[in-house]
Amino acid sequence: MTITITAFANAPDRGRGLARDMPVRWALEEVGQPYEVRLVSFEAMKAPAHLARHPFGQIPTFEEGDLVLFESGAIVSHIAQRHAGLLPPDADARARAIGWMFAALSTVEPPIIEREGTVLTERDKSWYAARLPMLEGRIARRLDALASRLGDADWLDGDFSAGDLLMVTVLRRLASSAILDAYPTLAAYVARGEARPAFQRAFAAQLAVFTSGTAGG
Ligand code: GTB
Repeated sequence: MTITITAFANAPDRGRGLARDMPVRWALEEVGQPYEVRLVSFEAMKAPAHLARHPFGQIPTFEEGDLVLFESGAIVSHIAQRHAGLLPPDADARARAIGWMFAALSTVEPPIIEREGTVLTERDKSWYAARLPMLEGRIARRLDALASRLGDADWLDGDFSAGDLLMVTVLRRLASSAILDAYPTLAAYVARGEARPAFQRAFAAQLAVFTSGTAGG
C-alpha cells in the first residue's frame, strides 16, 4: 500500500528541514518505506478535504490504505511499531525508547517552542528583555539534564531509536540560536543524527520541494 504524507507547499523555513514532515520523512527513510508527498498550501490546509485528515488543519498527516494519522509523534510511533529499525525488539528497551520519544516532545520541546514563539512575536514588547533569559533558563535546565544523561554515548539508550530521531529533531530547532554552542556533546549528538544516510535522504527530499520549483501556495 502506498504511504502518502503531507508537507507544506511553501514551508516558511525554505527547506531547512524544520517543519514536522521532516521527522516523518526521516522515520520512513530509516525503515526503508517509500512514500509519496502531497504538498498543501496554507489555504488547502484549512479546507474540508485536509481537515478530514487533520482536525487542526496542519501538516504532517500520514495515509496508508484506510489509516489516516495526524501528529508527527504518533506518525513516527506508528512507523516505528510497524517496521523494524527504529525500536529495539526487547520489550523493556522498546518501552524505554518510547519513553524518550515522549521526553523529546513533551519535556524537552515545550520550552524550545515557547522561546521560538517569543522571539518571533514578542520582540517589541516591554517584557521581552526579562522574559527571554527566563525562557532560556528553562531550556538550559532541560539541556543540562539531557547532556548529563547522554554522557559520552552516541545515542540515548543503546542503538539509535525513534527516541533519538525525535530528540535530534527537537534539538535542531535550536539551530538558529547559539544555545547548543554551550553543549558540545549535544551538538555532536545532533550532528550524528544529521549524518545518518536516512536523515540525508529525508532532508534532500524536503529541500527539493524548493529547489525543484514545485514549491508554491
Ligand atoms: N503537534 C503537531 C505535530 O507534531 O504534528 C504540530 C503540527 C504543526 O505545528 N504543524 C505546523 C503547521 O501545519 C507545521 S510544522 N502549521 C500551519 C498551521 O498551524 O496553520 C511547525 C513548523 C512550522 C515552521 C517552521 N519553520 O519555519 O521553521 C518550523 C516548524
